[in-house]
Amino acid sequence: MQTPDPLVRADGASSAPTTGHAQRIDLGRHRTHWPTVTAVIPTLNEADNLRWLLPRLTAVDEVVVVDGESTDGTVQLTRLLRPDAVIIIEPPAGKGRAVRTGMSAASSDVIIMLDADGSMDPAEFGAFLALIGRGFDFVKGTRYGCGGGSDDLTLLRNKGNRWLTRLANLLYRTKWTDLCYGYVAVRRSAVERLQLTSTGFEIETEMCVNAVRSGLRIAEIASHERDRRFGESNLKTFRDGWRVLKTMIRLRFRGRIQQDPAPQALEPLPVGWQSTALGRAESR
Ligand SMILES: Nc1nc2c(ncn2[C@@H]2O[C@H](COP(=O)(O)OP(=O)(O)O)[C@@H](O)[C@H]2O)c(=O)[nH]1
Ligand SMILES: [Mg+2]
Repeated sequence: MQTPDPLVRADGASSAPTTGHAQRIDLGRHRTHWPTVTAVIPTLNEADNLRWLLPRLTAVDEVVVVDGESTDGTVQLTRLLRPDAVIIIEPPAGKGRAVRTGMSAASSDVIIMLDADGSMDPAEFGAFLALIGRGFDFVKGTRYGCGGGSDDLTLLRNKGNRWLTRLANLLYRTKWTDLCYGYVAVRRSAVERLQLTSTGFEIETEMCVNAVRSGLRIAEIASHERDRRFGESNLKTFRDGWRVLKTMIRLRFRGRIQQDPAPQALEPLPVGWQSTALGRAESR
């Protein structure tokens, strides 16, 4: 005969003593639906860096690598280290183009976009995902948050980014601390509403401002950017800074993006998934 559970009455209700924390949920009795995660990684001659990054992508369900016809064996190395990765090869038209391709190919509940150069640590995934689990649609990393930082930003890029962030905050009435950082998690169901068209490094700005324009729930989370492990950055400070500036001004004078479905209709992800990560959060 089965021994009756002392905490559950015959009618299913809990008979545990009701203290200040009455009616605790016994998570062991609930089936938890864990959301699936795709890492989207644009690559342009990043073989040496992928040797570091790919083995660290243990906590994702899918890896999508969008390669810009690298000549250093990036694709071959990816096949070797990550035989299950989805690999898309297209002409090197810019990071933005590659990210858009990768997002359309992703099939999980949540997409995390990160560079291939080893500057963004997959160990931080949990913090991003915790905020998605709390109901945010778009979670952006910030190198200026408490616990964040950068070993990679030059003085000029740092000043330029701060100035552009301040301007974006004025134009879009936000309180962001870091506009031009490409470590981002987004629900796949929200990607279409971002209406991304950028080809270059301004993709990060387009994502942020269109997340505001379409009423997504946005949060920032502290992140530490390391030095690119091998090779040179593809970003040109003045050329790409100018593209960021033009993007944020051009989009400011377009109306709101039609919300279909309304943001509230996006299902919050399950409770069992939350952790104790703290983020600067802003719900619009
Ligand atoms: N597929 C593809 N990836 C690119 C292209 N340009 C840059 N990337 C990738 O985009 C990511 C960010 O570029 P990176 O040079 O690290 O710029 P930074 O982080 O701003 O210094 C890296 O993983 C690059 O390999 C491109 O034209 N095509
Ligand atoms: Mg980089």
